[in-house]
Parts: sequence; structure tokens; C-alpha cells
Amino acid sequence: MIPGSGAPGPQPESATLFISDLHLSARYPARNDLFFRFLDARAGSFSTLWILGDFFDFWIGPAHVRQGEHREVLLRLRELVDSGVGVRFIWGNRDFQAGRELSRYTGVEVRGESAEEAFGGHRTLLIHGDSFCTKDTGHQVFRAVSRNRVVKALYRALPDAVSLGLARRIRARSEAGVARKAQETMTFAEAAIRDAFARGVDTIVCGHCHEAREEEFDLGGRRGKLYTLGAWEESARYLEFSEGEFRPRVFPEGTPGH
Ligand SMILES: [Mn+2]
Repeated sequence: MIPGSGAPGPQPESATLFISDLHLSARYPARNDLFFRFLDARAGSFSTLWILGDFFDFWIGPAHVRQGEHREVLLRLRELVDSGVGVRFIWGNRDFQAGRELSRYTGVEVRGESAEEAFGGHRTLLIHGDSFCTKDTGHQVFRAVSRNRVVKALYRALPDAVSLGLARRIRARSEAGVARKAQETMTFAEAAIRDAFARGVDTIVCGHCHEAREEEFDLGGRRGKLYTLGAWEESARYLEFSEGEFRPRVFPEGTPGH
């Protein structure tokens, strides 16, 4: 990966970081602050940042770059990219409308539903993880409909006020749904995880379940490793790949588990 021409750029051996589920929103200004402190603390120590979805509490589409809500965050992303860090964005279930407008404004590379990359010798699937919750049929239907190309195009053509209002209503409904059936909604189906490993990867990194875990899978002759990332609250559980290994991390350092 070659950083912007002329820029000094990070050292080639510097780390890759993986984060998800910050749920940034005007409703939680402290979380923006946590993210900015994280960037400051890790400045210069990483060359790539993977954002694995639900970075924004919701992203309504092109209109959102014109709203003030995420201005500060967007400018920080721009700075990060301009400093030579590659920032890749995978959609979550709350920000899958992120597209060209986000790339243009911040320089972040929007990679869509998922990506496969090699880290050291590990073929790795990067994905938000809501697609693993196959028992939540309501959400799977919403997913299928809302990500339909025609529906997306129609939605993106709506006036700002209308799409904002719609997004708020969808969020309110989804929050009510999560409260009602939290366990079932956030639980990954093992079969869905195994299907994902069957794509040929040996490592999966995802978020969505809001809990940092490591799990090993016996795939019949080979082993798979699943890393899930934590949601950002008072602290953040994220993942780092450096010196050939994935390493679970917490920010601020020394924070006890939550
Ligand atoms: Mn999610």
C-alpha cells in the first residue's frame, strides 16, 4: 500500500487497527471525544484503520455530509487520510448508506458489505456481523429490502428532511426491537459463521455483537479464528494486527473489561 505521493507516510511495518460499533451521534458527544483521544494516542503507530460498521449511529446517505452532526468526525477522518493512513469502511446495519459522498469528503475507502484481505499469512474476512444473526428474521428481511439497489436509489433521492425523518423512525423501531429481543437479535448463528469460513478464510473479524471475544473453530482439518470487537462506551475494545499477530486491545489502556 502506497500512501499519498510526497507525504512522508507511516513505516511499512506499522500496525493495522480494527474498530466497530462507535455509534457516533450528536446524542453521545463523549464518544466522539473518546474516538479523538484514541486517534491522538495511536497517532503515528498505524498505517491502516478498518472501520467494521456502525461507526455512525446512523448515516442517511449523501445528505449527511451536509448536516452538522458528524462534521468534526468527518474532518478528523480527512486529517487521518491526509496524514497517510489508509482508512477502509465496511457497512454496518446503521450506516450501510455510506457511499461516494463519504469517500469524497474524507478520503475513506468505502468497501461495502465485506472484504477479504491477507494479514501476514491469515486470509481474513472483514464484515460487520449482522448477517450472522440469521435467527433474527425481521432484521434479515429489513436488510434484504433496504439494500435492494432500487430501494437504495429511491432513498438517496429523497430530500434531506425526509430521509432524516425516515432514518430516525427506522432507528426508533430498531431500538424498540433490540430492547424486546436483545439476546436473539445479537446472537450469531454458528452455521452462518461456518458458512463464512467456507469461503476459504481462516480468520473473521467482525463487530455488531458489542462484545470483544475470541473463538476458535475446528473446520475439519483446519482451524478458524473469530475475533469480535466491542462497542465503544466509556472505553473501547478493538483489535490490532502487528508483527504478524492479531492482538486484542483496549483503549484507554489498562481499562478493566466491561
Ligand atoms: Mn450493528
